[in-house]
Amino acid sequence: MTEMNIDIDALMHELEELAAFSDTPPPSVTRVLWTETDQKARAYLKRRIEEAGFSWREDAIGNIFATFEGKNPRLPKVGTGSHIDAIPHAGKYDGTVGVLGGLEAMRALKRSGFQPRRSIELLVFNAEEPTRFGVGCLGSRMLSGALKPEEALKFRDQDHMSFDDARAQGGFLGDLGKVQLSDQHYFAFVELHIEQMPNLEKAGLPIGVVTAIAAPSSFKLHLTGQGGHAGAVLMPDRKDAFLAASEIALCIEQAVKDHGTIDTVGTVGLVQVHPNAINSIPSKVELGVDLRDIEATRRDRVLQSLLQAAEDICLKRGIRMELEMLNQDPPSKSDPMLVKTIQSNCEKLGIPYQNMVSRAYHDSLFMARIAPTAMIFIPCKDGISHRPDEYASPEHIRTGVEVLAGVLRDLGEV
Ligand code: HGY
Ligand code: MN
Ligand code: MN
Ligand code: MN
Repeated sequence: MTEMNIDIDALMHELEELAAFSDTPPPSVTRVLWTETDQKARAYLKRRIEEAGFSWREDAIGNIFATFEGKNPRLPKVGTGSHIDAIPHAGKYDGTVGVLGGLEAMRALKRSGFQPRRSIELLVFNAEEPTRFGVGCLGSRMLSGALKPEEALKFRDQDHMSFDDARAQGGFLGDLGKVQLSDQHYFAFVELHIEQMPNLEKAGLPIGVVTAIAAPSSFKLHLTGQGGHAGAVLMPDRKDAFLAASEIALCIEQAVKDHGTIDTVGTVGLVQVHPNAINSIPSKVELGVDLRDIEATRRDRVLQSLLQAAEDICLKRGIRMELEMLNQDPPSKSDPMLVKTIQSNCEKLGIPYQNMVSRAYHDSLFMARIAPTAMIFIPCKDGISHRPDEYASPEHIRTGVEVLAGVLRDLGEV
């Protein structure tokens, strides 16, 4: 089999060009679902796909599928890919390494004269980040059937725009019922992604083989108090929604520490205060909470205990609390055959690796519902992600793409 060469200079240049499509100044990247910036980035990607000589299609919510046609295109395909949307003030490698790296792996295979038996398909999933509608992985959820169209149509963004109006604004008018793919569409799916933790870097390893993805959940607590004039209402007469929220945030931390393990993480990442005026007692607060664990039952036990504690705080303070569950997903396990294929490609190339769990979720979490799935991790500097100083070196990106290309080649021939 002829040597494959990865054009890392072209790939690094494309990662820089893609990063320029952002609603915040460099080095940060902000690219939110169906915004003009998102559309420009997608148009850029489509041009790269066409230049590579691959065909592409887009589904009714904007997942992009670029196909490297196999000798037998009717066979279930080999999929790879990730996302290009970025939370506010993020970095330039989260997701994009799996998209542009996947494209380069396909180009390298094509340049080497290889034509797969099975078609190889690059997926660019829509809305892996929860930024706009509060739920992550919208594209892969719908594609795998984990999110039904009628559920998605209930979503509203922070400006109360409906999912369908936002979709139409992005130019997507197709039938949502056609997004879901059968569990025969893909023979396998492998995603390349930065680790977003410091383990590989600490171990001095260039590759992580992901054996499982932690179980994510997120919810909102809508807290309603009484509000009033900051100067006129005496302390004993107050029902201050923000003070209740503050106590609840600390009790979330305590519940995770008391009832979870080191594998349980809880974050209060979103706080909206109303009316948010310096001389007005907060009457309403919305808390956005992210709770994860590699074990779903333990996560849900922690969830119950923190909700009970939150209710007790609200009772004591005379605050009304409404829970809005956003997602409560099971973890996913990688397919053993794919794990072996990644490991054997590393061994063939003399690349050291370690098996590991992903604590961040990815589109692979949902692809695992319709295809054997696994992930390849590369290190990122100090494990930093979702920050402008997120960084992955050209050497590590090249190694990740080289392993991915070998895996796609092997799977494409099965
Ligand atoms: O939050 C996550 O784990 C993913 O990066 N959206
Ligand atoms: Mn992310
Ligand atoms: Mn990501
Ligand atoms: Mn992710």
